[in-house]
Amino acid sequence: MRDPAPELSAPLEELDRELAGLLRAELARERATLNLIASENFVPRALLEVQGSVLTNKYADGYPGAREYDGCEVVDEVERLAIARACALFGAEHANVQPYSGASANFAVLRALAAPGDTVLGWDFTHGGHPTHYDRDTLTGVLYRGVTYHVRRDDRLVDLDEVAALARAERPRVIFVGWCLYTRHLDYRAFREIADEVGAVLVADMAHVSGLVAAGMYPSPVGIADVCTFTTHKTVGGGRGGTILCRQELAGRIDAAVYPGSQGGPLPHVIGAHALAFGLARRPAFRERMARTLSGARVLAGVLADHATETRCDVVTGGTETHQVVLDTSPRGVGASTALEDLHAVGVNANALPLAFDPVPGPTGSGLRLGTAALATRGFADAEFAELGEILAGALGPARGARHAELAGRAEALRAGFPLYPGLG
Ligand code: DSN
Repeated sequence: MRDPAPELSAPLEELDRELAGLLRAELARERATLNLIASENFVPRALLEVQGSVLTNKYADGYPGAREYDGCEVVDEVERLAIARACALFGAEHANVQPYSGASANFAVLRALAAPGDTVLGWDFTHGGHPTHYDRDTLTGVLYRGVTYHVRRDDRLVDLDEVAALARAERPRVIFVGWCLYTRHLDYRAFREIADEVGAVLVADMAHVSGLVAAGMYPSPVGIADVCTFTTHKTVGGGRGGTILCRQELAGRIDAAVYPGSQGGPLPHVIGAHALAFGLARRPAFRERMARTLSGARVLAGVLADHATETRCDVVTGGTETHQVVLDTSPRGVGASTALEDLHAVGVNANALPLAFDPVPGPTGSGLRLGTAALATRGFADAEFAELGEILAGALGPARGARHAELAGRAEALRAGFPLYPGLG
């Protein structure tokens, strides 16, 4: 019988060899590197199935039970499942699982809770914060008046005295608390007190730590902040996207600000992926993985601190309480991008960001940010992170170029014990 629509059933290899080749190349790249990029992770193979599923075919503008399209009975259930699992995972009253990203989530929260021109107080990006909390290069800074707080020079911890002083002086409508480069716990209650004193809304962006929060291994801002946002693809290990949590009384405003306020139709295949990720994050295996993530970061920090004299890289704050280890490469006299090249040469990916009081100007500065979430997902535990720390120390040390082949071999041996997506490709 004639296939009336051959393109609907042909595999990618047949339909588009060029693109299929690129997908194979990315899989090979991911398998052949050790990923220490602190904001990345590996999704379960089942999640690839969900994101590549027929859910992508559906328009579903609106919310479960109130859509602008017919035929939403199944995607309604998918979204209800994702919402219920998000609320159960974080102990939240309401979840919006439609934001396309963390940035979209943050913009929607501002649209819901502030008026254009209002002052927004956020954590400076060059001190570890995120641009969408205040910056003129983002929609936030275009629509609102951004003011920033910082970390202290002496201990590199967030300066709560400055936050309080700025809040009193600037009377922000919204205070954001959340970071993309930081290694210590946050005192959300202290931020709450400051917000209450000046009548501000407190928004916690827990993008990096949401997996740790879900596992009870980092302080939770849920129930302390008025609203929490997070990305689903960092420590949670889900598909790319964002989620907003809030109290029931804010649910209507938040939902209206996401759709139709700042986004078009949702991505049902991504929402399906969130349902899977939030479900998996309630299982014991997730807690065990988060424990390895945290412990691995402590081990990595310890090994790198032991080698600080040779590498001329200091461990910022002397250690970590998160999945991140941040190295200050400024004693090397060159920016962190050179350190990145050294790691790349031995098969390790990381990324560079500016540090507070950074002597090296520019968007990458002297901060070498390492994160353990992706490799913990791949199966690494303390022993592997210790060996990886030695490899990094060698790659950054005085004999680095001369040792690249040896270190790349050790990195390959480490990888070989933890095959990525066996059988895929
Ligand atoms: N891009 C994310 C990170 O790397 O931390 C923040 O948006």
